Amino acid sequence: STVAVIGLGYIGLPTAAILADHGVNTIGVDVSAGTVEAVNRGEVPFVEPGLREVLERAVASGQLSAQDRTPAADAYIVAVPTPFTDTHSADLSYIEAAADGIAPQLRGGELIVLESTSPPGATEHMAARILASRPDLSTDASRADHLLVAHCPERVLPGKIMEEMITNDRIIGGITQEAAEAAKTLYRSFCRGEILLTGAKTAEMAKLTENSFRDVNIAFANELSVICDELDINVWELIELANHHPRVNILQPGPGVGGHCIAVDPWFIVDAAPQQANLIRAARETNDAKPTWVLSRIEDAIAECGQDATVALLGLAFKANIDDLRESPALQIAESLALRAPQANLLAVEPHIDQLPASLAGASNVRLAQTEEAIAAADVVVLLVDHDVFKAIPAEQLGEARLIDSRGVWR
Ligand code: SAJ
Repeated sequence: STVAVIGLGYIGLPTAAILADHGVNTIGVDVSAGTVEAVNRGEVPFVEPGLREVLERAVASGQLSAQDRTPAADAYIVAVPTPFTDTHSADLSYIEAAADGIAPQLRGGELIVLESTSPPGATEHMAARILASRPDLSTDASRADHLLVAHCPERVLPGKIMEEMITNDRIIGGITQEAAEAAKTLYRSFCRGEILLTGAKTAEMAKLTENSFRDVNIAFANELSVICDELDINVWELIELANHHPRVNILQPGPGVGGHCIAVDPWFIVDAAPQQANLIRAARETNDAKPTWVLSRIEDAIAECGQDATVALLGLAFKANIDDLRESPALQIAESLALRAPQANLLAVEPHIDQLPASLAGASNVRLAQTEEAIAAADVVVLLVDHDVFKAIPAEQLGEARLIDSRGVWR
């Protein structure tokens, strides 16, 4: 049997590679010709530890190939983006496009799994879209050739995808019980965690809930950091002390919440139930306000040192030890500062990249610098990402520079 994985991004490509590596005949589908060609050469178009080896093996064995058109298959896994619009509602157009590609290939009886993080109802929406163009088919379990449609949200942590994809427990929500069971059989081929079955809408909400839980808890930590700054209390010491309580486990404040999941998914809940989702909305707003607060602290420090101050910005990625700059609060702070402090000399340090992103490359007051050089030259040192390489810097090396440590590395 053949599985088609639609969308070869951060989730689809590792999923396709792992399926193929477990003996499943897999065809990856992507609209980007560059991605298709790279995958067919066994090359990974982004950084993810361990993916390259598995992909090379899967392509070399002939179990995995990529193409730009959706093929006929026995099962489909849809792993396309679900971005949000300006009004914070989910953009389902990529899911719809995937459904439109799958529909003409169906003969009846196929399994179609939506993996993309989705608002409640998206799996039903995808099924309805397919049936609208294929009225000869049905998801009705009483029909022998019915389509099996399910949601199986991914929950892997970027940086640990290859491990977590195999070891994490999975939630599978079927439009019917049969669909959930069929998806379970497919995921069993590589997943060693528990596989828990439920309805599609509950599965959709479970994924959003996990990321909202984290967002709300980070917002609590971020609010504490702003309160403590006002009250002149060291928030890192405070949290460490409070966490000695057996039932308290406060997360770490930072410059804001980045990435494509935690800063997005809670909005899908807010959009689905705007009257009820008050705490979840407030947490989002608290975390989104944090970069601006850090920016003000930097501007205060520049005002004290003189407008032509040299500022070392340590880290641009959205979190520690990765090269991913998308939706990064650190990058957002650097971009705003480049505009707001035209006379300052901004030294951006990001050991995981070798050239500035386009949004900073044009700014005459910013350049990419090495860690040691930037710290030695800086009047103000701003720690934005807790990369291991920064944590290794002893506090004494910072000298007389003013320090804005948004992650508590030198607490
Ligand atoms: N952050 C803090 N303080 C903390 C923890 C995180 O400020 O104490 C910040 C990080 O610096 C980063 C952001 O939050 O900017 C998100 O980082 P993260 O490591 O919490 O999560 P992601 O976005 O890399 O991955 C999350 C994971 N979800 C949960 O842990 C509940 C992952 O399991 C999901 O698969 C992923 O979202 C996803 O794709 O939805």
